[in-house]
Amino acid sequence: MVSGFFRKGAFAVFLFFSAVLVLTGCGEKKSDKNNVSPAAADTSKSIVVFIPGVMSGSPIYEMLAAGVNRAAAEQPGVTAQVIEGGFNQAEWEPRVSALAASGIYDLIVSSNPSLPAIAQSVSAKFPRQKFLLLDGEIWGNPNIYTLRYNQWEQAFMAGHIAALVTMSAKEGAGHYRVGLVAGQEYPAMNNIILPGYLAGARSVDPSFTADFRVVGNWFDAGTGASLAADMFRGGTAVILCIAGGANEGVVQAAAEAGAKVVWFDTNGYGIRPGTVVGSSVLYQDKAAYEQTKRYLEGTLPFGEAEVVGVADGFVDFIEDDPHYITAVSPEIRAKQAELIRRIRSRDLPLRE
Ligand code: RBF
Repeated sequence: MVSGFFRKGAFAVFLFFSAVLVLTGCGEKKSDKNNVSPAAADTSKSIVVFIPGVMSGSPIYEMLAAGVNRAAAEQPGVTAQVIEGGFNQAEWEPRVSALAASGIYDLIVSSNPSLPAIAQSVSAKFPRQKFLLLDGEIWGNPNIYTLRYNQWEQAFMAGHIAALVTMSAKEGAGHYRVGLVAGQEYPAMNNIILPGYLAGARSVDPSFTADFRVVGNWFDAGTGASLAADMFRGGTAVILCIAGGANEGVVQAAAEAGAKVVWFDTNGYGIRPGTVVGSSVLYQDKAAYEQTKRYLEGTLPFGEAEVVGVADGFVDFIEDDPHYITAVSPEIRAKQAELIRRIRSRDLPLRE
C-alpha cells in the first residue's frame, strides 16, 4: 500500500517536473526532443554554426552565418549561435566533437570540403547529432546532409574571363598563362577548381597553361602579395585569388603592377575598381538559408549529398556591376556573356 502510494506519488512528481521541463524548454535537449512529436519538436531548436577559420576576409563563411541566422530569425523559438574555429585545422575536430558532446545543439552547420570527414568521425561517437554541411560532400550517413557547388562551372567562368583579359593585355605572346593563388591545396582545388579554371582559359585559346601558387594558409596577405608580384614579374597578367584574407595582398600587388584579378565566391569588383575584372560567385547565403529552413521544416534529407550549379541559381558570374562594365571592354563582355548564357541554359556540357 505504502509503497504503491509512494510509487504513484513519485510518478506524479515525475510527471509534474517533466511537464515543467517540456513547457520551459529546459532539461537535456536531445532526449526531450527525441521523445516529443515532430510538430512540438520544431518549436524550439538550437543551431550552432561552426566556422572552420574566421569570418573576416572569407565571405564564404560570412554568407554561411548570414543565411543560417536569417532562417533562425524567421522562426520563433529557434536560436543560432556562430562559433569561429580559428586557423589551426588540427583543432577543428576536437572543437566540433565538444559541440556535439555538449548535447546543446540540435544541428551543427558548417562549410568546408574538410568538414564531412570530421563530421563522420564525430558522428560515430555522437550518433544523435545532426550536421548540415555546405561546400563539401559525403553520402550515406543518416545524420549528415551535404550540399556542394558545381565549382567546375564557377572556375570555368573565371578561367574564361581571365583568358580573354590576358589575351588583350599580352596580344601576340604566342602562348598564354593564367594565374591562380590558393590558400592551400585540397582535393576540390586540385581536382575541380584548378582544372576547371584551366579548361575555361583553354576554351578561349588551347595554348593556355596555369601559373598555380599556394600561400600555405588563409590569412597571410604579405605572402599573397609577394607570390602575386612574382607571378606578374614572370608575365602572368591575371590572377584568380582563392586565399581568404591573403586575397587582399594579391589585389594590392595587382594594383601596383597594373595587372588584374578575378574574384571568387562573392562580387569583388568594388574591392579595387578597375583591377578586379571578374567575379565568379556562389550564393552560399541563399543555400544556407534554404537548407536551414528545410531542416526546421523537417524535410532536410539527411544521408544525401546534393550538387548545385549555375542552372540551379547557386553559382553565377556577375555581369551587371558598373565596375565590371567600366573595367572590361564591350567585346570581352560580349564573349563572356555568351559563355554564361550557354552555361545557364545547360547548352554547354560541363562536368560537376
Ligand atoms: N576559403 C576561404 O575563403 N577562407 C578560408 O579560411 C578557407 N579555409 C579552408 C580550409 C580548408 C581545410 C579547405 C579545404 C578549404 C578552405 N577554404 C577557405 C576554401 C573554401 O572551402 C572554398 O573552396 C573556396 O572558398 C572557393 O569556393
